[in-house]
Amino acid sequence: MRRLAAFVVVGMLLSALPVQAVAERPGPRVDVCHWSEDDEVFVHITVFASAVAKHIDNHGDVYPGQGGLDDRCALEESTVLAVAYSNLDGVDGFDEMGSDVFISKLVDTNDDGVVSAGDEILMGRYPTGFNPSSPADFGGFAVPRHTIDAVRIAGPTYIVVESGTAEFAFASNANGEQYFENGPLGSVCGGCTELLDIKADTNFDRIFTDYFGPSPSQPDSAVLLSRRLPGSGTDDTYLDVDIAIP
Ligand SMILES: [Ca+2]
Ligand SMILES: [Ca+2]
Ligand SMILES: [Ca+2]
Ligand SMILES: [Ca+2]
Repeated sequence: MRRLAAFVVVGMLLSALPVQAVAERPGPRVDVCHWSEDDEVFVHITVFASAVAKHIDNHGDVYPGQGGLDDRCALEESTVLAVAYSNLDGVDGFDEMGSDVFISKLVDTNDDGVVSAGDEILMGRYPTGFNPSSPADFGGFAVPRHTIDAVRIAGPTYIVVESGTAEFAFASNANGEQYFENGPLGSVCGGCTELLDIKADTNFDRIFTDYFGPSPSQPDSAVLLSRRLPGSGTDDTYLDVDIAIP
């Protein structure tokens, strides 16, 4: 009789368990834009809320609507405030849909019409020589984007901005064109990548990547090229820089 009573109690406990199990589901799922290394695009996925921090820290994921992405993780069409590119189509100006290759562009992510904190620098590819003509003549950057958190100079011929411990510059005037990135802040060239196209005969054309150390966007092909006069006296096509600030 005592044993039967024990059975009854255990049976009551078991019948109570399923209700508890249902109440302990792992929680809600959250939308994130996952950075796909293989395809080099952001992909819309959902993950458990408890896993979001890990995705952001380990994979560079962001929330939809942030980082220049729309609600479905597609790149928003932000105004380009400055662009460095290889002008391969023979026509002045950057044509994203044509054969021109963008190296780096500063986009007005926060849509206020000026260079400001919250805007972004998007990285493309870079020429590994002075006469690029095909995709094989370009290297890639491992870091696809930087969010600007301080603006030092923003004029019609020269822009200098900071992102974390890195600095970035776009320059274009009658003497030449330049894209430059460097880190850490305050160093002349702690680890820098520079593309410089001199138009006047006063200096060298040059392409340096990871000079003196790893530079912020982590270029994947080492380049250390410098070209003497008179090559530096012409406006070459491996680097053009357009700045769209009045
Ligand atoms: Ca062009
Ligand atoms: Ca802006
Ligand atoms: Ca030149
Ligand atoms: Ca040029």
